Amino acid sequence: MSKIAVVPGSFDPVTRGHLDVIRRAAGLFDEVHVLVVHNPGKDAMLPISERVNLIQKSLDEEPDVPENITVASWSMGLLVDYCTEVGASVLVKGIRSQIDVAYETPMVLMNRSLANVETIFMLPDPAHAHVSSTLVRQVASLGGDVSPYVPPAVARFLNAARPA
Ligand code: COD
Repeated sequence: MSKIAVVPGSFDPVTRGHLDVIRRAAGLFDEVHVLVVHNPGKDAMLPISERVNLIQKSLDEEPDVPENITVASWSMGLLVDYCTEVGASVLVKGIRSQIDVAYETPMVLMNRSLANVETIFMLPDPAHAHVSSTLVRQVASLGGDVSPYVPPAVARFLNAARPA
């Protein structure tokens, strides 16, 4: 039976840190679903369809990306409902610091309790440990160069959206 993992996030926008985690997950599982989920605790910059589009474009432009990655979005209820629908038994979360561990831990336990879905914490390349979508949005909105932190497709998109 194939082992399916879901890498969920707001991905608003996807960053090089996210891509690092997605790649690592794709090396461990038969199938990886990158799932864009609305986080009600955050003010969104991009519509969900654009976030999906930018993840797909970024993966298409990366060299040697494994072929077992699917990009999707979910707005029909619980994250674990998506897992049940596609037969995924594992969530993969990127962890940059103890703050991420503290934030993720109650969700790990809740998702296990709701649907017996396990979560794996994955440490990214330390080069990306300071990168977050929130800071990328802030740097972009103040006219800074985000290209070191995001894939080229996202940098092009954000540059095009900048006022001249
Ligand atoms: N390097 C590595 N990992 C990173 C980096 C980086 N530079 N930046 C972010 N990450 C990790 C985050 O720690 C997180 O694991 C993941 O990537 C996604 O990050 P974001 O910022 O895009 O997404 P979040 O944190 O806003 O997404 C949160 C979810 C939508 C995944 C979360 O809210 C969730 O699981 N919702 C499910 C709703 C639900 O079913 N709730 C009930 C039971 S818990």
